[in-house]
Formats: sequence, structure tokens, C-alpha cells
Amino acid sequence: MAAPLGRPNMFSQVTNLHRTISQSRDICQNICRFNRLIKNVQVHGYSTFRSVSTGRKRWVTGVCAAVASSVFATGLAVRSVKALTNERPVSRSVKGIVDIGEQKFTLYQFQSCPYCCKVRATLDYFGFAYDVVEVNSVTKKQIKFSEYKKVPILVVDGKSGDSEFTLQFNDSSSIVSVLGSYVFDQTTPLTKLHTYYPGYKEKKGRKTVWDYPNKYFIMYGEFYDKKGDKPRNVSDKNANNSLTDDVRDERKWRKWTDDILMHTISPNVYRTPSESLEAFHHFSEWGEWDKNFSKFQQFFVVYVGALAMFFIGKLVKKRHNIKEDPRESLYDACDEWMEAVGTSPFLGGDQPNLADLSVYGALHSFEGCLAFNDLMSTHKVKAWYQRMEQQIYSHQGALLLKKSS
Ligand SMILES: N[C@@H](CCC(=O)N[C@@H](CS)C(=O)NCC(=O)O)C(=O)O
Repeated sequence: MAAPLGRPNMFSQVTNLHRTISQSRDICQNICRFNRLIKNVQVHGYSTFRSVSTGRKRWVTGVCAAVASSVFATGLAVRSVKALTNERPVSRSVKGIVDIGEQKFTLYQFQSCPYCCKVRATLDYFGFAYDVVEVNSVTKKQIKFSEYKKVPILVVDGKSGDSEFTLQFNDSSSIVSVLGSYVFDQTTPLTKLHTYYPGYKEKKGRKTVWDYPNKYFIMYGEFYDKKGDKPRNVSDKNANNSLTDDVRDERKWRKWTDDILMHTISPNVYRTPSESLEAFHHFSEWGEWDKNFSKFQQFFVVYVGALAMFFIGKLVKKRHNIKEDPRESLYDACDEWMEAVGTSPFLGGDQPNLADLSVYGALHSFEGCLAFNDLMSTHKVKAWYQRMEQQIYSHQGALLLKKSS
């Protein structure tokens, strides 16, 4: 089973404190150095002025030293300012095994958010490297730059020729489709794919709601005909009708994950006040909230969040016709999923597809909670879940990426 991020121990807390102190020390040192250099420039400039009369050589040396120290000082100042503004406050970096050129992925997330787990499962399966920025769910200060205020957000910093670009992809299903399209055909760059997944915002009362109409669609280019149900080129050795059925099935079950499975989670995880509190204690450790929240915020989020989610769980239960004991609805959804998987190891056949990754992400989000333990101890979904873990954490999807490049 995937090990959740470890409980932060004394050692890691001391290490973090030490890191923070040494970062501040570095910044202070840089500012001191900067001041010292400015002084040197002034002193040197003055002595240079004096030395004009004593010789051309010393004058040239003086000017060179002044210019060099100004350049060095400016560099230090820029570095210090960058460190202070901390543009991408990375919580951790995940190593990848595929080459994506001069592109860097940064995932803004909540560790236990099912939508974020879906995206992480997809990134890990394909073996992409990415940085994680854990967002403070109270202040959301890490996503202040974004008009879209939910997580996950995937930011891609890259280079195309001589110019640099930054792309922002929102919405888990949209992000998964972008990654799926990129894996399918890496000759279509992410800058182009970005234009295929537009987002539309709409005001609903005081709320701004975003819609990504193409979120379940993989961009196959010319591979399928316009209706998407027949291969465009039947002589292509990869093309056959069952493949197109698979495409439709994948789309259907990805949508099912968002519309059905997702809604069974909160009524189960926050079923009773004590289950809710236990879940929040677990999420606090898993998300390393001690790093991203102040002590007060951490306490506030755990206790107030647990109570709020208990009531929200009840609302979701009512709104989505979840059964009296929400476990039954969760098991029903997993029955339905296992029926769709059938006798193959995965819905995608011998390899997981994007629907497998989405369902895995949704279930993984509450691993460590009582609801997850109950599900795994009684339901046959466990064997599929373990197969998925094996595939994801050994980055089996990276083989597809290498094949298509
Ligand atoms: N449709 C979105 C839903 C994302 C979502 O609801 N994220 C929640 C966290 S689980 C969030 O950011 N909530 C913060 C908020 O709504 O302000 C997706 O698939 O990414």
C-alpha cells in the first residue's frame, strides 16, 4: 500500500526550523553583503577618483572593480528579493522518469482532496516529475495569483525556442485529459493543448462557477473520424472498433467517478462526529499541515473543519440520495465499478486507463480513514486497488510515453 507521508517527527520539525532560520540568515547575509558592496563601490569610486592623478592603470582597475561589484551586488539583491517573494513555495518535489524537455510541472493541491489525488495518480503513473505546492485551505495564499480559486491547479513553466511560457491548467478532469492527450501524441505541445481546454466562468449568485466543456475529451487529432466512433484510417495497425468503444467507456467512467463515486466519499468519511475528527487528524498529518498552517489555524481547521464537514456530509447525503448508512452507497458504487472492470485486470484491459486512475485517486483520498479500512476489509475492489498501486508507483504508464514519442 502506498505509504502516506510520514508523521512529522521532532527531527523533521527541527530540520524545518533550521531550514527557515538558515534561509532567513542567507537573506540577511545577502542584504549585508549588498550593503557592504555598495560601500565598497563608494569607497572604491572615491579612491579611483584619487588615483586618476597617480596612474591610468589604477583608474582602469578601479572602474572595472566598480562595475563588477555593482553587477554582483545587483545579482545578490535580485536573489534576495526572489527569496523573499517566494514565487513557488514548493512543499516537496516528486522525481519523474520521463523526459519532458524544458518544462516544469507544479501542482497546487490539498493532499487529501480526491480531485488532487486523481491528478497525482495520473502524473505518477506516467512518471512525470512535478513539484507540489500544498495550499493553505484557510487563506489559500499560495493560489492568490489565480482567478480560479479551487485546487488542483497544474502550472507548467516552459521554454519554447527563445521564449519562456507559463501555462495554467484548472480542474482535475481537464488536467487529466491534457496529460492523456500529451501522452497520446507528444508532437502536439502543451501550449497548443492549453487552447483545446478553455474554461468558462459564470456568476451564480455570489459564486463564480467554472466550466470546462472539453474536460473528458482526449485530443486524438486526426486519429478518429469526426464523430469519434470510427478509426479514421482503418489500415492503421492500432485502429480497430474495440479501441473506439474503449475510448467511449473510458470517458463514461471518468464522468461517473465525478458524478457518482465522488459524492459517496464525504458522507462516509465524515459519517459521525468522531469519524470526522479522526479523519481530520489523519489529513493533518498526511498533508503536513504543521508546515503550512500556524498552530492556531491547524487547531481551527481540524476541529471546526471536522464539525463543518460532518454537517456538509449530511447535506451531500441528502442531495445525492446516499443511503441511510452511507457505507452501502459506497459499496454499491464499488460493485458497479467492479462489474465494469469485469474479468480484466483493469477497465483499460491489461493496463489502466484514465478512468482506472480517476477511481483510484478518489479512493486513495481517504486511505487511512475508517471508511477506507471498512471498504478494503469487505469489498473485492481491494484486489483491483492493489494492482493499481503497483502500476502507479512503478510508473508503468511511462512506457506508453516512450512508445508514442
Ligand atoms: N471540478 C473540480 C472540483 C475541485 C474542488 O472542488 N476542489 C475543492 C477541494 S477538494 C476546492 O478547491 N475547494 C475550495 C473551494 O471551493 O473554495 C475539479 O475536478 O478539480
